[in-house]
Amino acid sequence: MKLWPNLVCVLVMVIAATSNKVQGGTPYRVLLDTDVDTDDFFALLYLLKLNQSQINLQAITVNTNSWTNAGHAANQIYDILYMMGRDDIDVGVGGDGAILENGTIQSNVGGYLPIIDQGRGTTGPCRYRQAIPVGGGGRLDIDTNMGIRRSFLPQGNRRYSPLRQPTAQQVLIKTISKGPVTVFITGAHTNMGIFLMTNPNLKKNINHIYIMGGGVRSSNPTGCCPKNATSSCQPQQCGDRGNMFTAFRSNPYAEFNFFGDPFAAYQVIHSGIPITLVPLDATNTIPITQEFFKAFEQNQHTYEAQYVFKSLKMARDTWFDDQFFTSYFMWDSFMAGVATSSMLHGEYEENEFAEMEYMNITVITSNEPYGISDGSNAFFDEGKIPKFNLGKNGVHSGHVQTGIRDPFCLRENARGRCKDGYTEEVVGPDSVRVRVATRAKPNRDTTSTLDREYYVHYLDVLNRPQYKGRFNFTTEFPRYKEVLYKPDFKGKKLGKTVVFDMDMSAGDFLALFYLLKVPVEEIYLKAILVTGSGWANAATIDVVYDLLHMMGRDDILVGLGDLFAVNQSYPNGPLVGDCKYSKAIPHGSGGRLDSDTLYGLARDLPRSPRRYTAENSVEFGAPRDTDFPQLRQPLALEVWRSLVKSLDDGSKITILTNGPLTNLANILLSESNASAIIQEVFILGGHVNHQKNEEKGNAINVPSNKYAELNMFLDPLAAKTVFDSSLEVTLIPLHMQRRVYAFPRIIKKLQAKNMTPEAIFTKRLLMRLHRLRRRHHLYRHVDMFSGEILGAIILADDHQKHLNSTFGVEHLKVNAEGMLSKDGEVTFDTYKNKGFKVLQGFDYVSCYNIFSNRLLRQEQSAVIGSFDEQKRLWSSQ
Ligand SMILES: *[C@@H]1O[C@H](CO)[C@@H](O)[C@H](O)[C@H]1NC(C)=O
Ligand SMILES: *[C@@H]1O[C@H](CO)[C@@H](O)[C@H](O)[C@H]1NC(C)=O
Ligand SMILES: *[C@@H]1O[C@H](CO)[C@@H](O)[C@H](O)[C@H]1NC(C)=O
Ligand SMILES: *[C@@H]1O[C@H](CO)[C@@H](O)[C@H](O)[C@H]1NC(C)=O
Ligand SMILES: *[C@@H]1O[C@H](CO)[C@@H](O)[C@H](O)[C@H]1NC(C)=O
Ligand SMILES: *[C@@H]1O[C@H](CO)[C@@H](O)[C@H](O)[C@H]1NC(C)=O
Ligand SMILES: *[C@@H]1O[C@H](CO)[C@@H](O)[C@H](O)[C@H]1NC(C)=O
Ligand SMILES: *[C@@H]1O[C@H](CO)[C@@H](O)[C@H](O)[C@H]1NC(C)=O
Ligand SMILES: [Ca+2]
Ligand SMILES: [Ca+2]
Repeated sequence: MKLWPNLVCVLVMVIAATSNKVQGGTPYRVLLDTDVDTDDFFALLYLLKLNQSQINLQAITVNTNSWTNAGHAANQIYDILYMMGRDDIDVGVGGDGAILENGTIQSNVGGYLPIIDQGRGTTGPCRYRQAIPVGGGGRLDIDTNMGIRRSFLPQGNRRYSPLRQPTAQQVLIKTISKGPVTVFITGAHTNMGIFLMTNPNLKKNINHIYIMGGGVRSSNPTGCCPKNATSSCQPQQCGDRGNMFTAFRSNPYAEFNFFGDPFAAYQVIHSGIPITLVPLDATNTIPITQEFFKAFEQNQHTYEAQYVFKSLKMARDTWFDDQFFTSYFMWDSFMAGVATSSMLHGEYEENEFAEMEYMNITVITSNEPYGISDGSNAFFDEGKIPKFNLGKNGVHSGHVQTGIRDPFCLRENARGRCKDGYTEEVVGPDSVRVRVATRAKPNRDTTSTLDREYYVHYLDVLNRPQYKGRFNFTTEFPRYKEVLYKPDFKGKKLGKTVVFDMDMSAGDFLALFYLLKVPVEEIYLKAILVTGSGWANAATIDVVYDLLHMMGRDDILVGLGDLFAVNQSYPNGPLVGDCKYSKAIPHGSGGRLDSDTLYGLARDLPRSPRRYTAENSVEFGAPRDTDFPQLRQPLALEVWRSLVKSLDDGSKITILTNGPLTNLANILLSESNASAIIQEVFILGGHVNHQKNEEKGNAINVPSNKYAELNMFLDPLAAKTVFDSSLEVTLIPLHMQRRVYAFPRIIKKLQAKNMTPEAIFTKRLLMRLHRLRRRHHLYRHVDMFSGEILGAIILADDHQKHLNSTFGVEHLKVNAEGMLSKDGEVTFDTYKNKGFKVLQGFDYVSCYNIFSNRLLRQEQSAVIGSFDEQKRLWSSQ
């Protein structure tokens, strides 16, 4: 008996010695599954710089369930690969498959939702993702890389395109079935968890999985722990295992990546595949120190080094407190180094960068007591038998954290009790032996100011001349110039001042083109407000900037509104909140993925020098000024205020809303004088149901809600605020919009000898929507976006002379009581004094004519037609 351990050891060594070397000159094939956070592309660029005869990155799959949104994330990856000359690397994102109630996993599940919440389609709650801030410091900043991405990364030919994009599961299957692969995971584990559950036969091809995530024996050092606590900085997360700064009060144990999908992580860890974990235990020991930062600043000899440094600097400059250097760690980038060191030198050799140890762990997916049924656990609560045949009293059968303020998890005056996602050390049958990095190794050169070996190595690799980036955006084009196009209104009598409030759905861009084509003598569009509570994520604001640039209207102010519906963000931490209403919008095909990329066409627009940036200024409440505080993205309310200030005496503002009423409500709630300055409001939305049971609303994905229209449903409290105000409102209700749901008719009219660039673009978008709608059921609803042009047309049709429109006065109210089946429903209210003007009829044939004729006019046409035209301009002599 005594001999056994030694024997095993010797055997393992022998196997290791043969299998862990680069065999016969064949490089390791690597697949990276990433959530495309800042730190992820630090890791990605490092991997791309390694000797390709040793480590060859073959494929990237995007985790859509975490810090970035799929469309923005995929395009950032494509751009990085283009810069690095690696368009050969496959990129997989999304997919729309389902997990059925009986546990059947269909192919191509997109990973937008954690496995526990994945049903049919890509809509669902934000149980775990709620922990990730939506705006600044969260997904908005990460989607845009704080604004640096579009100023820096060149743009190649690859991009997300609907129904053409390879899905994550397709890329996983393709890459892994070709032969032995090493997998790196730097986000939530959804993609890999699903892959392993559906392709057990391919497991044998995965040599090893390296993971950044979890915390085993870690002790959180951030948030001014006692030795540095001052009156201005109260200790918060000190000593916690986990790092969820938005959720440690309910769950002090989890680390973000594992919390993103604990069940998927369980599947990965328990797969039987050899695992190396680089948890917080190790990454907490390798912060971005001032010394490292300084050394990096002086050492940027490649574009990739510049890109990483710029990102790091912006992260520092916008950090919410003064603890950046002790709170920002090398997470994924450290894992990349530890992993490749292991791969190249053998698992049983010393690792160059980290101390390693074997531990027996599991991933907690539910909380004791097990075997309960309290409505929190969708694996057990939905079908008659538990999904995936899970054991009735097993480790997956307890309470599953429902959100970051789950009352089950909160305890008064004590640490939260939920452990979902915790990589806990356990003994017994449900434990797995994994190799764990426990701390970063010190620099062998003890005289260096850089006190970790990996600091030096990382900078060295990133600055190597081998495999370096080909250009950045500005060096790609010898004649690159940033120009703002502003119209000359001298001598013109400008029409009524209009503000367009949109949620950046596809139809809103059609409406915007139209508004810009109406003669400025009739409509003077002065500002655009956007919300992130509707069809698109906030980072899509860049598409608005680009469209304005194309049309020569860089004078139009663009304000970013609240990213949550009224009262959906949490009072004491407004970075995070609930997704009660916004969860009705699909994440995948036909939903935010497509809005965010304008159905794959956004990248054909010329690039505006204006874009979202995280630049900020003390004047506006930031902790410190960044380098260019004047570039800061204005908020919707600020734009509103500056507009009001700029008005001539007596003049007023007309508003058109094409999305949820979030911005308008916030203006009414915070500006006591707002209604005095608003001439009238045109609201596209609301379902005014004259014959109940005849015509349904359009709150797709909320089957219990029959009569709401989405713009009202997505923010019922905002709608109520507006409906109860004294504003002059013209309502363009859903059943009127439905009369212009006809792509072919509009497409046919957009025909002329001399097509304007805006007509060409509009036509392409309409044709794409039309084709997608016919090809795939997930696009069946997209005709609603052609109805979105109606508000702009009615607004511009003064005196109803072209459309023969008729209106009635209705006394209406909107339901906002918090019940999903009723919220957003518009009903008659005979007690109300004030009525709305409601569109009752119009000539829809003229509507198509008016729309297309305006887009075809040569006046007020694009000043730069497309990105291709811009490239020609910047390249020509
Ligand atoms: C890259 O790796 C190969 C194979 O191990 C080796 O022959 C070659 O010298 C390496 N190149 C560099 C620049 O280190
Ligand atoms: C699960 O349900 C689907 C559709 O309802 C059915 O086609 C399939 O056979 C079921 N699978 C199992 C294992 O029961
Ligand atoms: C692109 O690279 C050049 C040369 O290194 C640099 O001067 C320039 O600032 C970079 N562009 C951006 C936007 O950082
Ligand atoms: C605590 O403060 C000291 C002195 O200001 C500083 O050197 C040290 O890095 C700080 N440590 C932490 C964990 O913030
Ligand atoms: C760790 O797990 C392995 C099996 O994976 C087991 O053989 C070993 O005894 C465990 N060690 C401890 C300390 O639980
Ligand atoms: C939002 O919630 C707060 C507190 O619950 C309440 O006072 C306020 O009236 C709500 N806002 C709206 C617009 O209903
Ligand atoms: C509000 O509007 C009224 C009338 O338009 C004006 O007299 C008053 O000064 C305004 N108040 C503020 C605070 O702007
Ligand atoms: C508008 O209505 C008037 C009278 O109802 C009719 O004569 C005219 O032809 C209509 N115009 C259009 C464009 O339908
Ligand atoms: Ca990551
Ligand atoms: Ca819209």
